[in-house]
Amino acid sequence: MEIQLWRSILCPYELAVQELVVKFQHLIAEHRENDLYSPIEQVVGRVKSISSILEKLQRKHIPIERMEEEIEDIAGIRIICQFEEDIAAVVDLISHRTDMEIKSEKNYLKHIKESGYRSYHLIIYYTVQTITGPKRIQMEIQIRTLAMNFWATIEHSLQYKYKGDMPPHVTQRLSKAADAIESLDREMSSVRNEIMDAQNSSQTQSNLVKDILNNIENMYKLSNKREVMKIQDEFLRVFKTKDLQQLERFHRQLDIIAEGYRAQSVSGH
Ligand code: 0O2
Repeated sequence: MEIQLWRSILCPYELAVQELVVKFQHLIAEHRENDLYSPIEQVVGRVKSISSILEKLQRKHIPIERMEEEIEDIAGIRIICQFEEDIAAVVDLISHRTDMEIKSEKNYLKHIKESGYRSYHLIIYYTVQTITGPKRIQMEIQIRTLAMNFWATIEHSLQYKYKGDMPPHVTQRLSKAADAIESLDREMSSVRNEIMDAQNSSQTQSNLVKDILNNIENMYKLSNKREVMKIQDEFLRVFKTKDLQQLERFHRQLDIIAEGYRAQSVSGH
């Protein structure tokens, strides 16, 4: 197989990875803009390297012509969550989407791998538009917590280093570390509500501040500058109190004032 052919085979997979990363990143932004907790913390994607594809073909005795049918993770997306509970929420979210179809699932949270690996895997079908028309491809989505990702990243590097011949003392250490990661995830889950409350408040505050300053800026363009500067001073005073309820009240009042300014400017024209 020539380089040229590899390029054209992998091209739709590259497009699919880029599209899905954008789509999931947008979901994060949409949650945050609506003051909602996002079960997705980060998303990354990659197309498997040619050398990794060749290695998998050899290991599984797959003829190269069957590559696209048999190798399900040529394109891969990794979704990182904060808490273990978020993983089910992400799976649910994906299962309700109309732009991807779940082919199969592997639950390595329930059935932890011998290595200690934990993660939730989905194989999906996804269609990309190419110059020769639509192409339906398979993709792997790995969903795991930040802690699981930390462990898997380190273990993956060590697997690469020892090329499948990991010394027992390293395997033992990794197994102990996997237990520690599992208990860390449990600990974090037990304070999940508190952490989520704190994060939601911080997001709400940042959205309120953005809205308020946007309103102030618009009012400044429309009317009495000295009055608007007084409103800005008042905002800074309220902001200093670090009291979210006061900020919300100020936001509501400012909305009413801004509406009045807008009505005045319309009738003035
Ligand atoms: P890469 O570099 O991430 O692409 P397999 O036969 O195990 O290779 P299979 O049966 O097709 O793969 O699917 P499985 O078990 O769901 O594993 C697919 C991917 O999950 C792997 O891809 C890894 O990314 C990850 N994974 C599975 N098991 C482990 C593990 O024990 N440790 C770590 N760190 N990751 C794991 P690739 O192709 O191995 O590698």
